[in-house]
Amino acid sequence: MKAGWRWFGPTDPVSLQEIRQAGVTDVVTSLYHRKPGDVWPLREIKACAEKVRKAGMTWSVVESVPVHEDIKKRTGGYLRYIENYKRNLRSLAACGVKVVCYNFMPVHDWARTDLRVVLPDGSITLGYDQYEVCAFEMFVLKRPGLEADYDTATRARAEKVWKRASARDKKRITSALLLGLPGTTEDATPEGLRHELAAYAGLNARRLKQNLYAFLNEITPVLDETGIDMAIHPDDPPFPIFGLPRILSSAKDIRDMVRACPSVHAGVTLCTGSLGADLRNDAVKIFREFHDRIHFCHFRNLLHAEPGVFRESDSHLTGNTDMPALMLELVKEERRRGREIVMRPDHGRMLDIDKGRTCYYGYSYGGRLIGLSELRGLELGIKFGLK
Ligand code: DNO
Repeated sequence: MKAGWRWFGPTDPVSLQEIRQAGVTDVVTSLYHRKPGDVWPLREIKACAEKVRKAGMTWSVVESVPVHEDIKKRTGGYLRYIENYKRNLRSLAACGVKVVCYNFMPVHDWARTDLRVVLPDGSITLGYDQYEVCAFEMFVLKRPGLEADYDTATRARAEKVWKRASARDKKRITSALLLGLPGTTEDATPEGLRHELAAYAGLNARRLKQNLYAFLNEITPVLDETGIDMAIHPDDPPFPIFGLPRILSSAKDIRDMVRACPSVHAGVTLCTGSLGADLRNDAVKIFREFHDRIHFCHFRNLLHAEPGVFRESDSHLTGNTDMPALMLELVKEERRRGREIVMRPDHGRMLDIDKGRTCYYGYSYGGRLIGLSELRGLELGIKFGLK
C-alpha cells in the first residue's frame, strides 16, 4: 500500500514535514477553502501539488471534491455544477491528482455524538450512540415525522436518555451533531438544519441512488479521458439519521452502484470505520466482491457496546474489522493490479503529545502516527508470510 495521510492544508496544525516524518509518501488533501460547486482555479491546485512535492511527497488523492446539494437533488443549478465538477476533474488530473474521494450524503457529512470519549489512559476518541441521536431529533430538532424512522422502543429509550442527561451531556450531544466536522463547511443551528432537511422531503433512497448514478455516468467520459478514479465514501454512520436517505451503506448499495455504473472508474473508498458501524457489514467480504473498484482505503476500527452504540477503537488493528484479513486482500489486489493503492490511517486517538495543537476531531498527529505504523507493520508481516 501507499502510506497516505490527510492534511487539511496550511491551517492544519500538523505540518507537512511532520507528516513526512511519519513515513508518509502520499498526501490526501483538498482545497478546503473552496465551497461545494466552486470552480477550482488551476493555479491553486498547482500550488498545492507543488507545496506537497517540495515537502518530499505526492498529492495523489483529493478528499474531497464536494458534490453540490443541487447535484444530489437534481434541482436548481445542477447542470452547471456538474460542468464545474468536470472542469475540476480535468484540472486535478493535469496536476497529477487521479483519485477523487467524495460522498453523496445529503446535508451532513459524518456524525458523532461524543467528540471527547476519554479512555482510561487519558487519550481521547470519538463515540456514537443512536439513542442520543434519536433524543436530539425528538427534543432539540423536534423533527416532524421521526416516528417513521424510529420504533417505539427506540423512542422510549431515547426519552429516558434525555431525561437522565445532564445539561452538559445535552450540550455535548447537540454541539457534536450540529458541528461542522471536516467535510461540512459551517456549524448548523437546529432551525438551519430543519430547513436543509425540508429540502430533501420526498426524495427517497431510490431517487437519490438514481441521481448518484446519473451524475457518475455523466462524468464518465471525463474519467475515461483523464484516468481519474472516483472513490465514493460510504455513509457514516451507515444507517439513516435525521430521516435522510442513505445510499452507500452496505454491500448491496455498492452492488447497485456497480451495476448501474459500468465504468471501473466509478469506485469506492473502502472506509472500514464507516461501513463497520453496521455490524452486518463485513469489510473483508466487501473488499473481495468489489476488489477492482476499490480506489482508496481508510483503515480504522470500532468497538461496539451494542448495535448502534460504538466508539472508535484504541488501535487501528483491533475491533470489529478483521484488519489482518483485510490487509491480506489489499496486498493480493495490489499484486493483481501491479500497482499500489493509497491507504490512510483514518482518525486516531488524541494523545498527550497532541496537547497544544487544535486538531480536527479524529485527526490528531499521535493517534494517526501509531495507526499508520501499526498498519505498515501488519502489511510487512503479511508480505513476508506470502513469500
Ligand atoms: C471523516 C471523513 C469524511 C470524508 C468525506 C469524504 O473523517 O472520512 O469527512 O472525508 O465523507 O467525502
